[in-house]
Amino acid sequence: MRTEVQREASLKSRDLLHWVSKMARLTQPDAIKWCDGSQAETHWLTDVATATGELIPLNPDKRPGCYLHRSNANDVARTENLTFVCSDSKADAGPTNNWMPPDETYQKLRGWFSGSMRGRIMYVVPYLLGPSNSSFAKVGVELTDSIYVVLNMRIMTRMGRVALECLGGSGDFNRGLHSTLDLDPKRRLICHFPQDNTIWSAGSGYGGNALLSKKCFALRIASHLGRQEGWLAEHMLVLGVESPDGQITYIAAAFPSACGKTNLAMVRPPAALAGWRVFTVGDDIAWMRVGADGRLWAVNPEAGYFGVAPGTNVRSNPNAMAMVRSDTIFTNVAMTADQDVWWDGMEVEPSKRIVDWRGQPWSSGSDQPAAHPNSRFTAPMRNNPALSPRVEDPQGVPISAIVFGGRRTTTIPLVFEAYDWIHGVYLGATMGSETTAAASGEVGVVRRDPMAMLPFCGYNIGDYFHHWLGMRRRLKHPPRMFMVNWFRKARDGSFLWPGYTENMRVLKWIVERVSERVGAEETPIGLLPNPRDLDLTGLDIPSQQLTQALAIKPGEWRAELELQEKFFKSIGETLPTELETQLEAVRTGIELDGEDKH
Ligand code: OXD
Ligand code: MN
Repeated sequence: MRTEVQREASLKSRDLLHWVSKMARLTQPDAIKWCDGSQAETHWLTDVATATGELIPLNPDKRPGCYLHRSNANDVARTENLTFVCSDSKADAGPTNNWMPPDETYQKLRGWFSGSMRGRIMYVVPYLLGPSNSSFAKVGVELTDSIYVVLNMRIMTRMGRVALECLGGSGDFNRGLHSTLDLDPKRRLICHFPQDNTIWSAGSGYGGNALLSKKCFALRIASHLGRQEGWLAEHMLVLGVESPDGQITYIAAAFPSACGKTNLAMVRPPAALAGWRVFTVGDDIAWMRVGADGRLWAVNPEAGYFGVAPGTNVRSNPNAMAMVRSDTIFTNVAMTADQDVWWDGMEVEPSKRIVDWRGQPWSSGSDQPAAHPNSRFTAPMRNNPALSPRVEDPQGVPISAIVFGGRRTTTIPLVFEAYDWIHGVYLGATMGSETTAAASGEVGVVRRDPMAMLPFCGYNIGDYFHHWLGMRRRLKHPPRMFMVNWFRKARDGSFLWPGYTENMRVLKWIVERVSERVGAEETPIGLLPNPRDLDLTGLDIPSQQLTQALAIKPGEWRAELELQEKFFKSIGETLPTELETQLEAVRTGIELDGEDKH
C-alpha cells in the first residue's frame, strides 16, 4: 500500500515528496506511512490504536464501529494563548492574533521537532477540503505522529488517494507538520505561516490544535487565501430550509464555538411546522465565493462533524443522536459498564457503574461532570439523516441569508435584520459572546467575537472587515443579513426563548423575509419582526415573554455601544470608517428612542 501511493506521489508532485523527506530528516521517524484513505487502512490503524490503548472499542451492538479516546487531562481544548499567526510583519497579524516573527519561530520549533518522531511512525495524510472537481477545493497534507489524528482526519476530510489525485503534479498544497511531542504544555505551540501556506503544531493532540485541516487550514490559512483570491472562509454552518412549497433557501450562520452551531445545522423542525424541513450542508465552516450569477455560493470544506457531546440528546438534536450511533470516535466522554457512551445532558439515566472521562468511577451525586464539558464526537457527515443532497455539489449552494449570533444573556433581541450589507458587516463585526469550554480560559465572560472569527481570522481583523465590505462590490444579489440570540435571559435567570428545535421558527421568519412574504419594524438597531409574524403555532410562550425576548433596552444598548466602541478603538487604524459611522447611527437612534420601556 505504502509503495503504491508513494510511487503515485513521486510520479506527480515532486514538491510533496521533497517536503516529506525534508520533514522526515528533521523529525526522524522510525517509519513513514502514506495514507490512502482505504477501508483496509482504517482497519489496520484502528487495530493498532486499540492495541496501544489510544482507542477503546465500544459495544459493537450498541455503537458499531465506534471508539472512545481519552486525551491527556492537560489537553482538552483549543489553546488560543499558544496559537500564533507568524506573518512577515506583526501588523499583518493585527491586534487580535498572537504574533511571532516567522524565522525565529521556525528556528524554535525546529529545535522541538528535531528527532521528535524517533520511535514513532510519521503518517503522511493527504486531504482535500471541499468537494472534488470543485473550484473551491484545496489540498492539504498533514504529517503527524498521532494515529488518533489520522483516524479523525479520515472522518473530517476527504482523505487519501482522492487528495493526491486532485493535487497531481502541483506543489500547491498546505504543508502541515504535527507532533504531539510529550504533551507538555510548556512545549505546546500552534503556529501558522500564511506566507508559506504552512502550519506547524507541537505538543497537543486536541482536535482544533491537531487536526490541521480544521481551524488551522480551513479557517486561519484559508481566510488569508480568501482575502488574496477574493472569497471568504468563515466559521459558519450552512443549511437549507425547505418550505412547504418545496422551495429551498440556503442560510449561512456564524456562532462562536459551543453555541449550538451543530444543533442548528441539523435542526429537526417542530411537528407544528408541518411541511418545513432542514438539510445540513455544513456544521462549522463555510467557504463562500461570488458566482457568475452575482450570488454568493458556499461549500462545506469538511466531510465530518467534530461536535460538542454534553447537552446533545434526542430532544436537542435527534439527528446527531442518530448520527453518532455508528462509525464515530468519541473523545473524553464517560463510559457505561456495557461499553456505551454517556454524557451530562444526554437525558438518559446514567447506569450504575459509569467511568468518567478520565476513566475514574463516577456517580450521579458527584459534583464533577462525567464527561468533560468540551468532550466531542467525530462523526462522518454521511451518517447525518438530514444531510443535504447538495453537499458534494462542486458549485456549492447559493446563500440567501447570513446570520450572526452570540451567547448573550442581555441586550441582543431574539432576531433582527440588517438594513443593508454594510450594516450587516457592522453587526457581524461587533458580535459579542460569553466564552465557553471550547477554548481553555475563563468561561462565561462576554468578549467581542467578530463574525465568530476572533480565534480563527488568519490576518489583521481590520483588513478582514475591509475584505467583507469589499465583497459587496462583487455581489449583484447580496444575501440578507441577520443577528440572532437564543440565550437571552429573564431577571430570574430563565431563558426567554426555548431554543433548540424551536429556533426553526426564527429560521422560518428569516426565509419569509428573504422571499418578502413578511414585513418588519424599523428600529435603531435594525429590522425587528412584528410578533404576529413569528409562527408560534403549538408553542406555549406567554406574549410578555416574547416581548422581552425582542425588547430593545436603551440602558443596555448604551453599555453595549461603549463596549463596541472600545473594541473598535483596539483595532486601530485598519478599522474601516464605515463601521464607526454605523455605530454612531445606532447610538443616535437609541438616544432619540428614549428610556427603557420594560
Ligand atoms: C470547534 C470550535 O471545534 O469552534 O468547532 O472550537
Ligand atoms: Mn467551530
